[in-house]
Amino acid sequence: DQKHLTFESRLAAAAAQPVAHALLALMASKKTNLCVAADVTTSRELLSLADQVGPHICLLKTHVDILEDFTPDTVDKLKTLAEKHNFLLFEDRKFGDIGSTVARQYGGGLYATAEWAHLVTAHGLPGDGVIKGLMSAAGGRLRGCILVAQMSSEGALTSQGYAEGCIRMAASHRSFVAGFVSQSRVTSDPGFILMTPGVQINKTGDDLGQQASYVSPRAAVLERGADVIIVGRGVTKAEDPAAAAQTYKEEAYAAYTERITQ
Ligand code: 6AU
Repeated sequence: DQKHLTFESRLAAAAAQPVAHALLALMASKKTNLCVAADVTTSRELLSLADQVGPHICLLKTHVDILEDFTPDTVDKLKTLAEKHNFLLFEDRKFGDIGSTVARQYGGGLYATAEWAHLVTAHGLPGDGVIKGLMSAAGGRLRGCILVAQMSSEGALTSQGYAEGCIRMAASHRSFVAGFVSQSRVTSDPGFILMTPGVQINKTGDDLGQQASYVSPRAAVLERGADVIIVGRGVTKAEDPAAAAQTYKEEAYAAYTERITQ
């Protein structure tokens, strides 16, 4: 069962997916399973946040379409920061269309996401054409996708059957699917990385349907099976984002350490 395995011991199971493999190795060596959701509106804020939280994260998750001033220069600087602090870039685009459309959205357009994002999110809703479309646009680059198997928002339509469908879809595209966004341990397959959003210390929901109560990093890792916790406003709205990121990192990694020794 993946639950008790160390990140290092899952490397072989993830060998088919280069980004999952690199991420597991990075989490083990940097001792962090924190992904910060950098949901800010200007490039200046994004780059400043990335530089501050960089030492504490394994992944920086972006929504580049929230930026009011996106240019390719933002991405170049983000890449430099990712190398400086050793984290991977994760664009939360939630692709959800037919393969030929997502191939064009991913490979081209203003954001040219395939150029720079190691990982992107996708919905399983359209069927595996969405994965094939992404793969076709990734070309020879080392890229992967994370399927959104369950959502954290109230009234989400991601039923158990839906989540299971996502797992099956992933299992037949191991070279590209690196894991899942989930709210529970949707799979015990050690090759897939489970990422859980809706995490905050000392906070209950928001007014727009983020679940009635956020869970703590500890509960995300120990009760929901998260390998990686995704934290947005808990870090971005903190007075000192670097200090907040460090706190989240330490709590999440301690919970992981506790889990593997259970
Ligand atoms: O910590 P928050 O609530 O400020 O931010 C949570 C982040 C946001 C959401 O777009 C994202 O996590 N998210 C996702 C992802 C990662 O795919 C799925 C989901 O079910 N809920 C959720 O909040 O950037």
